[in-house]
Amino acid sequence: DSFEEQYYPSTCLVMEAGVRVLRRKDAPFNKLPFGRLFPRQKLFRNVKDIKTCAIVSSAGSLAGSKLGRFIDTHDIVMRFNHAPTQGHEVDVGSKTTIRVVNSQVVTKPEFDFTRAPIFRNVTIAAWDPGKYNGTLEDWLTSADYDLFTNYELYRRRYPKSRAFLIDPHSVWRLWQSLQMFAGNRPISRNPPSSGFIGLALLLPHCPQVDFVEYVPSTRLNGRCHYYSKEMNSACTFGSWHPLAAEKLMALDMNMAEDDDMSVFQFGILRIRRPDKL
Ligand code: NCC
Repeated sequence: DSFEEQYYPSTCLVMEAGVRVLRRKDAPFNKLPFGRLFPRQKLFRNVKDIKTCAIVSSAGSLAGSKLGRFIDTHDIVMRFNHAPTQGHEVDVGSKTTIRVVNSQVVTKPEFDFTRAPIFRNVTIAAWDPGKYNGTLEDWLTSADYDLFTNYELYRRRYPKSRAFLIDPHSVWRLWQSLQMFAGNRPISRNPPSSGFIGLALLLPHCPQVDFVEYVPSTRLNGRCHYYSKEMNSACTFGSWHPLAAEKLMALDMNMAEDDDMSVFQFGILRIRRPDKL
């Protein structure tokens, strides 16, 4: 392998953030009744058999992409929040292994997190940033949106579910990696988007990740989501989340060897996990 293939600084930076889900053995949860809600299982089963993963952004420019069949060939398919597959199979596929959901989606009644079929029979990784330097104890009482109540309801209702909470400290470490990548260009002092958190969470479990329509392709159409008619380019280029910096960093991680055809023409970033850090 060439030097370049072994050493991708941006990929290593993302890996080093160590984005992870909370486990029962983690303090302070090992001493709190709340921690017993965490699943005993690992995030993914049979990790050794995982060869390829797809991450499907919710971008409007996925509409008309016809990437559904390609997406469904991957061992793991990650989606976000309440992004549907039903009615969009041709463009986004129908397989879902894991959903990364933000704490608004867990808490706001319109998403019906504890009952809606879209959140059943898939792995859930829910996140809330909490305060930048807050302890995990602080987080339990001061999350941006109280995701704990519905998480508990969900876990009690479906004890066999694989529903996890993402370690908020690891979310902020990812923000720091992004800051490091951005160098002296300031990035917004808000957590990364679910998309970037999802990439960092998945990469340690997957030798090759195809991230679909994250870096905008030539299909760019100004729509926020493929599943709604809303026009809003801030969804693609960022306002609250440091989305533009995330996408530059993700593009820097791209290892597809076809002269930008796959990124800009097909909307597919291919990211390989480094063998060693
Ligand atoms: O829109 P959202 O994101 O659910 O999208 C999921 C991830 O897809 C990528 N994306 C999305 C749209 C687009 N045009 N380009 C993209 O690249 C991003 O990586 C994004 O993270 C979120 O990150 O959780 C977010 O959630 C929404 C919203 O809370 C949920 O969809 C529920 O309605 C946020 N929007 C608002 O709060 C209004 C969004 O800022 C971030």
